[in-house]
Amino acid sequence: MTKTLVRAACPHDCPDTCAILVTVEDGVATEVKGDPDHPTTAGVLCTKVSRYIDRTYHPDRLLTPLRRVGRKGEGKFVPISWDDALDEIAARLKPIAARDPQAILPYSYCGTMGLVQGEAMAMRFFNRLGASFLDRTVCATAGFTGYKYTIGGSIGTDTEQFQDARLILVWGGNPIASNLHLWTRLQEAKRRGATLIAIDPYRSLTAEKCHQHIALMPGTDAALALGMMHVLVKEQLLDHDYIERHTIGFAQLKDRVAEWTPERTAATCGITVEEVVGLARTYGRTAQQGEPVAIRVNYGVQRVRGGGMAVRNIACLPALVGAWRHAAGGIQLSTSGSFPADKVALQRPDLLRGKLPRTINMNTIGDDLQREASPDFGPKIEAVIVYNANPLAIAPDSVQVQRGFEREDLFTVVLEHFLTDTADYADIVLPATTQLEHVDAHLSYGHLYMMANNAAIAPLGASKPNTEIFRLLAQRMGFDDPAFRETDEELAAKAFNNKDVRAIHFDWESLKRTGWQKLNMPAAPFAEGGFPTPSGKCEFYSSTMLADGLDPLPAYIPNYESAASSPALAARYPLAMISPPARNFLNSTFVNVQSLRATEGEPHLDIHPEDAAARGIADKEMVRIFNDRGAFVARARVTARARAGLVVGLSIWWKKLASDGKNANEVTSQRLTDMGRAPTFYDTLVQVEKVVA
Ligand SMILES: Nc1nc2c(c(=O)[nH]1)N[C@H]1C(S)=C(S)[C@@H](COP(=O)(O)OP(=O)(O)OC[C@H]3O[C@@H](n4cnc5c(=O)[nH]c(N)nc54)[C@H](O)[C@@H]3O)O[C@H]1N2
Ligand SMILES: Nc1nc2c(c(=O)[nH]1)N[C@H]1C(S)=C(S)[C@@H](COP(=O)(O)OP(=O)(O)OC[C@H]3O[C@@H](n4cnc5c(=O)[nH]c(N)nc54)[C@H](O)[C@@H]3O)O[C@H]1N2
Ligand code: SF4
Ligand SMILES: [Mo]
Repeated sequence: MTKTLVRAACPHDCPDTCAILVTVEDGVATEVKGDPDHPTTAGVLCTKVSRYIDRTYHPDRLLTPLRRVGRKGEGKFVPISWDDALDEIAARLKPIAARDPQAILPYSYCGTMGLVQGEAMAMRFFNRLGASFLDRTVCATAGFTGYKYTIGGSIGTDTEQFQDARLILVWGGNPIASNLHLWTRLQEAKRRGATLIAIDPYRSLTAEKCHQHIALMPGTDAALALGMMHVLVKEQLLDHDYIERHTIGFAQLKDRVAEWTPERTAATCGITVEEVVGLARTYGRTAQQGEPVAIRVNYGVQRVRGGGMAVRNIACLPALVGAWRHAAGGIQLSTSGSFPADKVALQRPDLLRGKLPRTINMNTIGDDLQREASPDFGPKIEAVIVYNANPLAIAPDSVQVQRGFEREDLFTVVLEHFLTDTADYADIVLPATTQLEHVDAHLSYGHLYMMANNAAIAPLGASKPNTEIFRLLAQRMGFDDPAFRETDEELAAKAFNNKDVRAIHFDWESLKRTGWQKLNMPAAPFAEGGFPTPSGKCEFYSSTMLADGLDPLPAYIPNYESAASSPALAARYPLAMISPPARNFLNSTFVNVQSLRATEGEPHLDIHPEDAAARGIADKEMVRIFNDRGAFVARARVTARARAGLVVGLSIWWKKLASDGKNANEVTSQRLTDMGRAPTFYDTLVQVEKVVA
């Protein structure tokens, strides 16, 4: 028997990008373990990826190409050969491309975060084709944009420093579920005497373990940050020297926050005046004692109309109190901006040969699939190629998404591991390899290590890596550029740009052997200012925002859907609904792994006892959640974890594994955020009623 240990990296859309050791016995992967030597992984994988072997060898894995024989959505397919599948796809795409290649749309996100299996060969293919661009905005672009206006780029506090902070604000994130290895650091900080404060409408697994939990209403974080700044200014809890040297716009900021009294802030956020003042004082005073204060701001605050502004406002706080002076102080949204990923070398925009196709936003896929050709919109979408994504389950306003994908005249190809909700609508399904079966190079958005993934086993069945599928498609389409002959190893070797000083010389051959290598970032990136903004300072006032048609100062933009901004709607749909990640799923990935689904049980709706009583709903009863866009059912959990006025449906369920074939995205909307063209999943009003049997 041969037994080997292969160095791999977790491909999932999770900030932690763990280093994995795969045990392979006689060509079969038998165990995955966290690499004990990798500083952030520290030998631990989350429950989900500990089951990666189950997922890879799952009896439902797609092992051959399929052609649809039933109705769209019915999920009836017959196996076909690769040759037949590729011929059929080329035969369908060629006439569309001859008319206008923009009628072909790629739809992809982060099923794998790999720089190779993600967009490398895929974008080469779509660039050469001249297909529509996809605006990949389903997750992080609102906060990314708000943070960039203020700080200049996705650079922040190193995860490995958090244990030395004295005060940590966990703002709109639930690291126990979705950023486990940061939680390890936060627990260590707690042991060393730090105070942890969660700011979250929901009493999440994390919020209940923090010293304090401030349960504001969804979408009011921008106001809370303004109120905090009001108190910091009024009580002179400021680092004047840092403000003077490393920020611009303090005078204007001072005027702006003067309006945000603790009373107004508390009323806007649905919390008490004491909570507002207490939070600001704890933050400002801890900093003034010369102790590191850190903020982990996450995606929870961004999925509302003013999500970009919320992150912008929060990102102003560290500079005001001089928190950046400490390695363990400051703020972290994402570390991705620290990586010199070489997207130009990987994705080859030169293959566009001067074309500039139109862009389709992935959040409005529901409406856009149903749009006719027009001068504004361009050609009707005639073909969609889906990879690394499950839009039927994850895209907002699912009723419209389903209508779009149901179109008989739409040609749909899905590259997948499983027959997902989306694959059920495909004309052709192509079986893709998992992380154990292909090569990749990764950056991370939660730490500072470049990561390598070696293939541990041969592809199962007839499955192929995304890269290989796009190479074959390119061949069938007659694209003969050498760009389509590069191997995965050659692509991986181009993952990072060596001209950038932040990498300590990237060499794929050596990264493959070691598995990971830390970037060369300073421990306290902005201790001496040097922000990558146009002014080189932290921008309380942003001329770029003004030029982009936005308020140049921190502001509060209320939700589209709330009692204050849309009273008539709120009269019919009085409850705010959020649908954040469930611990045992990763977006909609892993929902079909039986052991993990068993732990989550079934779709639930957490509802406050007062809101439940007002509707005659008892614990464990089935309820219907609805608004003008749609409806779904879930089992009620009557609990004060959901604050009054809020309901919470942990997500993202496969629709076909729910009793009614629906999930939370039936009620979410396609409206976009203030900046970054991002989704507003948590800006949703609903009504809830008992299901009468
Ligand atoms: N287990 C697991 N891990 C994941 C994922 C997963 O699906 N499952 N998804 C991955 C992905 S794609 C992402 S983007 C990240 C997400 O990472 P996080 O942003 O950390 O997501 P959550 O863990 O849901 O934490 C969001 C928290 O924000 C709260 N929240 C909702 N609305 C608001 C609001 O308006 N204001 C504030 N302050 N809080 C609010 C929610 O109640 C929730 O507790 O996690 C990644 N990791
Ligand atoms: N209601 C609600 N909706 C949400 C969110 C929410 O909080 N609430 N969160 C949003 C967020 S933050 C995000 S990031 C999106 C996530 O949306 P998606 O990125 O679509 O994530 P998944 O649902 O996990 O789907 C990824 C799919 O890629 C497949 N896949 C994985 N690896 C490979 C591969 O190598 N090749 C191929 N071909 N396929 C592969 C997996 O099998 C899986 O089906 O969802 C968004 N939707
Ligand atoms: S999902 Fe996140 S925590 Fe789990 S193994 Fe992957 S990177 Fe690590
Ligand atoms: Mo995400």
